[in-house]
Amino acid sequence: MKKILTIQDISCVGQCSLTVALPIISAMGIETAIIPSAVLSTHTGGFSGYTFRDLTEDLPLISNHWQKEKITFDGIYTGYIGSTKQIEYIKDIIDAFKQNNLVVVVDPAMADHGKLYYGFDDEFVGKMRTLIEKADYIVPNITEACFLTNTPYFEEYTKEDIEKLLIKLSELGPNHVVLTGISFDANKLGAAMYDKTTHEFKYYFNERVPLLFHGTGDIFASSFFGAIINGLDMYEASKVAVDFTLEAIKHTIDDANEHWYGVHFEKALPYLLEKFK
Ligand code: PXL
Repeated sequence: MKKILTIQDISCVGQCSLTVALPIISAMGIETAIIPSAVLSTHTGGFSGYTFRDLTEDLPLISNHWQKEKITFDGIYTGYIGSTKQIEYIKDIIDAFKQNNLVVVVDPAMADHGKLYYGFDDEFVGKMRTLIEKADYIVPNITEACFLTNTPYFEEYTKEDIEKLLIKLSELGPNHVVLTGISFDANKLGAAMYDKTTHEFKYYFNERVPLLFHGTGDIFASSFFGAIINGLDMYEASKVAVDFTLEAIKHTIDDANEHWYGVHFEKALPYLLEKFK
């Protein structure tokens, strides 16, 4: 039985971060330990007046206790991080639990549609680059990739633009880079991948639903990580993540106006249960 740690916030309402990572990774047959980076009443994408409890100073305390208890992990996956200072603590946690075969996946969850999420700034982006150095895999969207590589944001692109961006991202450290939300055809959406060890690019696409949903990046990253921990390679894991995210979106289309803050991933969990039973 594999055991992993995921570090990201609890948005109490909103179907993102830990409230999706925990059920998704568990459904893939993996024991899932968590560190909440912060507790918010809702996510920050479209609600106003949310509460925000920063748990930065709890991180080293939790980690120290686990080290005394000789707790180990097969993988660490980080998502939305509550403060710039927290990144140093997360790097210490990765070093403390580093062991042969520890897989580190960093989702630099900090931006979308050309803009940083509320509360993030250039200092955070700079620190995020230092966390990415420690990752085996990263799963940014194009906005995050542009911020990380100091590339002006673009919405229209060629294969060459995407491959240049993938190489620049891999130069920040990780051997494996997955760019999410890639589309060269109005009817298709998927992921672009680069393996620095073989210099190989790959792509996987499925149907594009022409609506925007919140929280799909976290659903992609959680199912991608679970698939990697289950032994799939980057291409197969990206395929699982694209297909599962699409399945979750399809369960939300009819309810998209009412249910604007997230997707009904719960209805798509049977896909993962079947695949990883
Ligand atoms: O889905 C990424 C995410 C996670 N956590 C919080 C967020 C967001 C995106 O807006 O606000 C708190």
